Amino acid sequence: ERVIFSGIQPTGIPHLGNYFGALANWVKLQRDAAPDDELLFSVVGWHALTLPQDPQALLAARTTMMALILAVGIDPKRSIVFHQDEVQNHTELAWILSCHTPIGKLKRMTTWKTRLAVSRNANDESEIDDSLLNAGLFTYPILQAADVLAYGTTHVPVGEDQQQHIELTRDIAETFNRAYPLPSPLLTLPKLMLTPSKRILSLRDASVKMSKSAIDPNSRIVLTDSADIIRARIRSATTDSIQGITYDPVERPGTSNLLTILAACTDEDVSTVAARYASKNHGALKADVTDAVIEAFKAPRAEFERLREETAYLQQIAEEGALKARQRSDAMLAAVRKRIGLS
Ligand code: AQP
Repeated sequence: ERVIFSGIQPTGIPHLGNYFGALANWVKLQRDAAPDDELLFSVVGWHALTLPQDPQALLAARTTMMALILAVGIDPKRSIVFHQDEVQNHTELAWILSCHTPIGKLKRMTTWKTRLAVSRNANDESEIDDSLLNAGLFTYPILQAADVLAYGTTHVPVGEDQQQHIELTRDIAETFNRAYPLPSPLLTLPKLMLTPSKRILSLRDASVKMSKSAIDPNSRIVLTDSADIIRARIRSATTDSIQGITYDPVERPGTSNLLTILAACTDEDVSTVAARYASKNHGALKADVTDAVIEAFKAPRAEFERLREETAYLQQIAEEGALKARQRSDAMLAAVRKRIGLS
């Protein structure tokens, strides 16, 4: 029996990367799961707070994300779908685990090192502007570990960028188990389940990944975009002036990104797709990517348009999901508390 847990931040409408890297993959996992596999999918509101958020926008984004998770095909009767911020067990476990995590381990997280690098004074490397470096940004990998460990999760489906965080989660669980070994290790060490599709890059600058919070909306295509917007965004996607189409992520990142998107839409290997376009031009590739993305987003978009009006239903699903998640994690928290000498 597997316990599969994954989450997504309510920081905007999911884009092609979130869709193929997370949501569509969750739907496949749900479809292929054995009857006794348990699946939990969470909108991780507390994670979103690590960056400044407008309260009204965050509130709306939480509901939108819930609706989109359902719209892509996650079935709340089969999977537990819930708002992380409605289940206090996550923050309680995060605090307990943070008291068992040396800060050196957090300092080695690439996400933290990247933030730190951005905040370094260009003239004096030893000076850091920490006004945007809140403590949550430093400790959120522990919250992520708590999200996973609270359910005895065995498998975490995520993209490559999350690999280090899953390793940290295992490390934290091991440390805890070593500190409180009796009568038997309590926390389950989860396995990383690497998403099969490749990382999708920005349409304007293929040196960075496509991101919900990037300032330029032309850099991404999101699940609610109309066919016209999709067409325009792909038409203006940065490529190169080399003749023919080849998959070469180093020399031709923009062109390769379009091949990656097409392969994700058609569920093929990127090399198979690339071979079909070897003697074609960028115009033909862009036209086909456009059609494929419009087709891939058509059903989820229509379902989202329907669901977004169903506020009472969405509320009910969120409440039921939170209740199930609470029930599911209460036993673990009680056991953890007992182990460490609290209540
Ligand atoms: N560009 C991407 N290509 C493939 N997968 C991606 N993911 C994110 N970007 C890409 C995967 O989406 C899942 C959920 O991500 P998240 O919402 O928790 O946060 P993120 O990874 O930080 O995604 P964004 O879009 O860049 O959000 P912001 O801008 O808010 O930080 C993860 O499984 C991730 O691998």
